[in-house]
Amino acid sequence: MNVKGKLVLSMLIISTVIVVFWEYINSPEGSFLWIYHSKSPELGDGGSPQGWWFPSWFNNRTHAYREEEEDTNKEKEDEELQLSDWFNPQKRPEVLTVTGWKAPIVWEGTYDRAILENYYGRQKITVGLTVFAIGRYIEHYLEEFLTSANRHFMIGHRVIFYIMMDDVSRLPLIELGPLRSFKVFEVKPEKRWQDISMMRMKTIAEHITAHIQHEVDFLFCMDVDQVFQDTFGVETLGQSVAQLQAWFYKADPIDFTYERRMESSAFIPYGQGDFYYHAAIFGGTPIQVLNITQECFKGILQDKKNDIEAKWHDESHLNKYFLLNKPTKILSPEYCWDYHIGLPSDIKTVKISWQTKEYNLVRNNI
Ligand code: 5GW
Ligand code: MN
Repeated sequence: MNVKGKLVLSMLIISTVIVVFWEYINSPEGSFLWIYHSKSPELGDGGSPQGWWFPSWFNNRTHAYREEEEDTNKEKEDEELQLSDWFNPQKRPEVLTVTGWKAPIVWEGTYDRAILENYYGRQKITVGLTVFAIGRYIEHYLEEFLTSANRHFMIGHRVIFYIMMDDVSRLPLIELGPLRSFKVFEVKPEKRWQDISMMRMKTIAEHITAHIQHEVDFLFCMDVDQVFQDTFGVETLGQSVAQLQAWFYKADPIDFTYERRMESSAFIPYGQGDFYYHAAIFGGTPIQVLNITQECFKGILQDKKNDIEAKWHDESHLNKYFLLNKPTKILSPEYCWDYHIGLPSDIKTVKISWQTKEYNLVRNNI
């Protein structure tokens, strides 16, 4: 090839790189299917998830871009929304709507979604949602979870679904609505089911550190064995968000199924504890969720060292965490309802419902 030919060729290559790069930074994150292989280490391994080909400077670039965007949004941040602008606890006098530490308990009727939509719409937020489907939970629950989340989770806002599976080839084919995208990660299945559940804390923390913190403004972490029934909207967003467990929302704290053995790091003595929180839904800002998941995982590791396992696994540790670090927002059981309880008048609209537990079908390991 002559000199001119080489010059044209290299110009072509350079411009292609620029175009691809420009497309990337202007597209909503994860419009393509990117599969990452986590090293998914055993308990105690400090490895972190790594993409195959996604160089770290790529991440840094998007971050820098987001920061520029944030600067121009400074004005919007100044007009911080006050709780009283959107929340009226008196609208539901028959239920508890404010905690002892003055955090809102969001029940249907207490919030003004239009005001919140206006506020978050101007902020152009992105909300993440992590979900794990390992083994038979893939064919039993994942498709319905994702299809319903696509329809009801944060409609009108950018959403990234983070789907963690042991076999990514079994990802159900789902057409996502506008502003929705997803990323799939392969995780190693734990042998014991208790570990499948608990190890989510470690994996979530690793992914927040590696990339999620640069990609979303708020993050929820959910069980897969549930189905969205109605709008799960911006009224649920907060710094750290906990979910009331449907069976215990009216129970006496003495009856909460906290870990009661002193030897466990999840120990909560009788007489203490505010609520019984459900580990099937928790969330907040990425930094808060990072702290939640890291602290819970530390507790889980310490218990392993002491040869003890908390009564309800990761949920016991989550309850201990929220006892020591009060959530800034609590979701009523309307956000995660079990129809096996029936439908008392407290429950106005069910936003997510539990799937029937088919333990004999899905729990093939001990
Ligand atoms: C399997 C057997 C017993 C317990 C959990 C599992 C299991 C859980 C599994 O085989 N695969 C799997 O993906 N999980 C993930 O952990 C799902 O996201 C599931 O929603 C979450 C928690 O487990 P659950 O939903 O069975 O626990 P509970 O507290 O809702 O009964
Ligand atoms: Mn569950």
